[in-house]
Amino acid sequence: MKEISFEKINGSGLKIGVVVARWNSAVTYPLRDACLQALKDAGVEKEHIFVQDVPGSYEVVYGAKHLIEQKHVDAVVAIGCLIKGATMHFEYIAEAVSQGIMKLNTETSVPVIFGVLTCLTEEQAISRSTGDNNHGYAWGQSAIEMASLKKS
Ligand code: DLZ
Repeated sequence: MKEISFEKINGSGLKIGVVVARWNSAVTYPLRDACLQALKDAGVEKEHIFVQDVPGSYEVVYGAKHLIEQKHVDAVVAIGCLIKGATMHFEYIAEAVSQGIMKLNTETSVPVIFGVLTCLTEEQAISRSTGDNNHGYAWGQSAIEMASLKKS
């Protein structure tokens, strides 16, 4: 299995935003919880964590921008889950969200972690959001690493 490895990360003093889509919340909420656990394990203070719910994945870009502008966070994790259906919605939203997150990374000084699962089936989404394969934990660690880089 491919995993990201992390050197020592220290989240103390860093402000981290977490924006979470409620669409497919059975998947996104466990991802959010694992992300929050990673922040806690790395020493990010409770009062430095800003969680913002939004309706769906399409809205995570605006939610991330809001946290950057209003809470002055050092990094954001944008969490959503797109599951391919019978229409073209999946393709349009996935494209818009990935471009939107990339734009925030290049046009603001704040790193935004791509925490949007794009799955072909519900089974894939559940597999990536549960147990040892819950990607949310590594996204939290990634946010700390990138926030530290921003401040370095
Ligand atoms: C409309 C829609 C569809 C069809 N599928 C998903 C999905 O799989 N995952 C997700 O997070 N959101 C979905 N949405 C909702 C859009 O992201 C968005 O919230 C609405 O189009 C309103 O802008």
